[in-house]
Amino acid sequence: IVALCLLAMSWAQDYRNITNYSGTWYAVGKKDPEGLFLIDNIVAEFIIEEDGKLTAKAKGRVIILNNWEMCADMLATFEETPDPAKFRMKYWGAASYLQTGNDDHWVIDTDYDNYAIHYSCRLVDADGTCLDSYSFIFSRHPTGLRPQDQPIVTQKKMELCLLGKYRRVAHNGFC
Ligand code: ODT
Repeated sequence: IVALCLLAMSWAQDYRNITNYSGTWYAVGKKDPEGLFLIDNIVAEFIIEEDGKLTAKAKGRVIILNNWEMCADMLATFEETPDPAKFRMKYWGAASYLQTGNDDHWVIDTDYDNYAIHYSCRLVDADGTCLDSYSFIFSRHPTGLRPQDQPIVTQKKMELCLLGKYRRVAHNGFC
Protein backbone atom coordinates (compact mmCIF):
# COMPACT_ATOMS: atom_id res chain seq x y z
CA ILE A 1 0.00 0.00 0.00
CA VAL A 2 2.76 2.39 1.02
CA ALA A 3 4.67 1.75 -2.19
CA LEU A 4 1.55 2.46 -4.21
CA CYS A 5 0.98 5.77 -2.46
CA LEU A 6 4.52 6.90 -3.09
CA LEU A 7 4.30 5.88 -6.72
CA ALA A 8 1.30 8.12 -7.18
CA MET A 9 3.60 11.11 -7.02
CA SER A 10 5.90 9.74 -9.68
CA TRP A 11 2.85 9.39 -11.91
CA ALA A 12 2.42 13.12 -11.87
CA GLN A 13 3.25 14.42 -15.30
CA ASP A 14 5.20 17.36 -16.59
CA TYR A 15 3.11 20.34 -15.62
CA ARG A 16 5.79 22.85 -16.40
CA ASN A 17 3.63 24.25 -19.15
CA ILE A 18 2.60 26.65 -16.47
CA THR A 19 1.17 29.28 -18.77
CA ASN A 20 -1.90 27.08 -19.01
CA TYR A 21 -2.17 27.03 -15.26
CA SER A 22 -2.59 30.78 -14.90
CA GLY A 23 -5.85 32.40 -13.89
CA THR A 24 -8.38 31.67 -11.21
CA TRP A 25 -8.90 28.36 -9.42
CA TYR A 26 -11.56 27.68 -6.78
CA ALA A 27 -10.72 25.15 -4.08
CA VAL A 28 -13.67 22.77 -3.95
CA GLY A 29 -12.07 20.04 -1.82
CA LYS A 30 -9.32 20.01 0.78
CA LYS A 31 -7.44 17.47 2.84
CA ASP A 32 -6.20 19.39 5.87
CA PRO A 33 -2.71 19.27 7.36
CA GLU A 34 -1.95 19.37 11.09
CA GLY A 35 -2.87 22.85 12.28
CA LEU A 36 -5.50 23.76 9.73
CA PHE A 37 -5.10 27.23 8.22
CA LEU A 38 -7.31 27.94 5.20
CA ILE A 39 -10.86 26.87 5.99
CA ASP A 40 -13.14 27.79 3.10
CA ASN A 41 -13.85 30.41 0.44
CA ILE A 42 -10.37 29.55 -0.88
CA VAL A 43 -9.61 31.08 -4.27
CA ALA A 44 -6.16 31.05 -5.87
CA GLU A 45 -5.03 33.12 -8.81
CA PHE A 46 -1.88 32.00 -10.64
CA ILE A 47 0.05 34.65 -12.51
CA ILE A 48 2.93 34.33 -14.97
CA GLU A 49 5.20 37.31 -14.31
CA GLU A 50 7.11 39.10 -17.07
CA ASP A 51 10.24 37.10 -16.26
CA GLY A 52 8.26 33.91 -16.85
CA LYS A 53 8.13 32.97 -13.17
CA LEU A 54 4.96 31.62 -11.62
CA THR A 55 3.46 33.45 -8.65
CA ALA A 56 0.08 33.23 -6.96
CA LYS A 57 -2.30 35.12 -4.78
CA ALA A 58 -4.80 33.32 -2.64
CA LYS A 59 -7.63 34.28 -0.34
CA GLY A 60 -9.43 32.18 2.17
CA ARG A 61 -11.30 32.27 5.44
CA VAL A 62 -9.07 31.59 8.43
CA ILE A 63 -9.44 31.67 12.20
CA ILE A 64 -6.42 33.08 13.95
CA LEU A 65 -5.46 33.66 17.55
CA ASN A 66 -8.50 33.64 19.79
CA ASN A 67 -11.24 32.72 17.38
CA TRP A 68 -10.74 35.79 15.22
CA GLU A 69 -12.32 35.05 11.87
CA MET A 70 -10.95 36.86 8.81
CA CYS A 71 -10.04 36.58 5.15
CA ALA A 72 -6.36 35.85 4.72
CA ASP A 73 -4.60 37.44 1.77
CA MET A 74 -1.70 35.20 0.82
CA LEU A 75 1.11 35.50 -1.71
CA ALA A 76 3.32 32.77 -3.11
CA THR A 77 6.24 32.22 -5.46
CA PHE A 78 7.03 28.93 -7.13
CA GLU A 79 10.47 27.55 -7.91
CA GLU A 80 11.05 24.70 -10.28
CA THR A 81 12.84 21.58 -9.07
CA PRO A 82 14.56 18.78 -11.03
CA ASP A 83 11.23 16.95 -10.90
CA PRO A 84 8.99 18.47 -13.58
CA ALA A 85 5.77 17.98 -11.60
CA LYS A 86 7.16 19.40 -8.38
CA PHE A 87 7.62 23.01 -7.35
CA ARG A 88 8.74 24.62 -4.12
CA MET A 89 6.04 27.00 -2.95
CA LYS A 90 7.19 29.87 -0.72
CA TYR A 91 4.25 31.69 0.79
CA TRP A 92 3.52 34.45 3.22
CA GLY A 93 0.59 36.52 4.36
CA ALA A 94 -0.11 40.13 3.44
CA ALA A 95 -0.27 40.62 7.22
CA SER A 96 2.54 39.45 9.49
CA TYR A 97 0.32 37.35 11.76
CA LEU A 98 -0.59 34.98 8.91
CA GLN A 99 1.24 31.76 8.08
CA THR A 100 4.50 31.60 6.16
CA GLY A 101 6.07 28.50 4.71
CA ASN A 102 8.04 26.72 2.05
CA ASP A 103 6.25 23.55 0.97
CA ASP A 104 6.53 21.02 -1.83
CA HIS A 105 3.88 21.73 -4.41
CA TRP A 106 2.95 18.81 -6.61
CA VAL A 107 0.52 19.07 -9.44
CA ILE A 108 -0.85 15.52 -9.44
CA ASP A 109 -3.14 16.03 -12.40
CA THR A 110 -4.82 18.83 -14.31
CA ASP A 111 -6.50 19.44 -17.63
CA TYR A 112 -5.83 23.18 -17.13
CA ASP A 113 -9.39 24.12 -18.12
CA ASN A 114 -11.50 22.42 -15.46
CA TYR A 115 -9.75 20.62 -12.60
CA ALA A 116 -6.40 20.49 -10.84
CA ILE A 117 -5.23 18.24 -8.02
CA HIS A 118 -2.54 19.66 -5.78
CA TYR A 119 -0.60 17.76 -3.12
CA SER A 120 1.95 18.79 -0.54
CA CYS A 121 3.86 16.72 2.01
CA ARG A 122 5.31 18.78 4.85
CA LEU A 123 6.82 15.98 6.88
CA VAL A 124 8.30 12.76 5.51
CA ASP A 125 8.81 9.79 7.86
CA ALA A 126 12.01 7.73 7.94
CA ASP A 127 10.32 5.06 5.81
CA GLY A 128 9.43 7.59 3.12
CA THR A 129 5.73 7.82 3.96
CA CYS A 130 4.14 11.20 4.56
CA LEU A 131 3.32 12.21 8.15
CA ASP A 132 1.73 15.59 7.41
CA SER A 133 0.17 16.34 4.06
CA TYR A 134 -2.41 18.67 2.62
CA SER A 135 -4.08 18.60 -0.72
CA PHE A 136 -6.42 20.83 -2.68
CA ILE A 137 -8.90 19.93 -5.38
CA PHE A 138 -9.24 23.00 -7.58
CA SER A 139 -11.91 23.77 -10.14
CA ARG A 140 -12.15 26.52 -12.70
CA HIS A 141 -15.84 26.61 -11.83
CA PRO A 142 -16.98 28.12 -8.50
CA THR A 143 -19.90 25.69 -8.50
CA GLY A 144 -17.61 22.67 -8.25
CA LEU A 145 -16.26 19.92 -10.47
CA ARG A 146 -18.04 18.99 -13.65
CA PRO A 147 -19.63 15.52 -13.43
CA GLN A 148 -17.22 14.15 -16.03
CA ASP A 149 -14.19 15.25 -13.96
CA GLN A 150 -15.37 13.62 -10.75
CA PRO A 151 -14.27 10.04 -11.54
CA ILE A 152 -10.81 11.29 -12.57
CA VAL A 153 -10.42 13.16 -9.30
CA THR A 154 -11.69 10.19 -7.26
CA GLN A 155 -9.12 7.96 -8.99
CA LYS A 156 -6.29 10.35 -8.11
CA LYS A 157 -7.44 10.61 -4.47
CA MET A 158 -7.21 6.81 -4.37
CA GLU A 159 -3.73 6.80 -5.84
CA LEU A 160 -2.65 9.33 -3.20
CA CYS A 161 -4.21 7.05 -0.54
CA LEU A 162 -6.30 10.01 0.57
CA LEU A 163 -9.73 8.86 -0.53
CA GLY A 164 -12.24 9.80 2.20
CA LYS A 165 -9.86 12.35 3.77
CA TYR A 166 -11.18 15.36 1.90
CA ARG A 167 -13.88 17.78 2.96
CA ARG A 168 -15.90 20.04 0.74
CA VAL A 169 -14.76 23.68 0.62
CA ALA A 170 -17.70 26.08 0.72
CA HIS A 171 -17.92 29.31 -1.28
CA ASN A 172 -20.48 31.62 0.24
CA GLY A 173 -19.00 35.03 -0.46
CA PHE A 174 -17.29 35.50 2.90
CA CYS A 175 -14.03 36.58 1.23
O1 ODT B 1 -4.50 25.79 4.71
C1 ODT B 1 -3.76 24.98 5.24
O2 ODT B 1 -4.19 24.32 6.18
C2 ODT B 1 -2.39 24.75 4.70
C3 ODT B 1 -2.14 25.47 3.45
C4 ODT B 1 -1.27 26.63 3.65
C5 ODT B 1 -0.79 27.18 2.37
C6 ODT B 1 -1.37 28.48 2.07
C7 ODT B 1 -0.56 29.20 1.10
C8 ODT B 1 -1.31 29.88 0.04
C9 ODT B 1 -0.41 30.75 -0.72
C10 ODT B 1 -0.93 31.17 -2.04
C11 ODT B 1 -0.97 30.08 -2.91
C12 ODT B 1 -1.55 29.87 -3.99
C13 ODT B 1 -1.73 28.65 -4.57
C14 ODT B 1 -1.93 27.60 -3.95
C15 ODT B 1 -2.20 26.35 -4.42
C16 ODT B 1 -2.22 25.29 -3.69
C17 ODT B 1 -1.68 25.06 -2.37
C18 ODT B 1 -1.75 26.04 -1.33
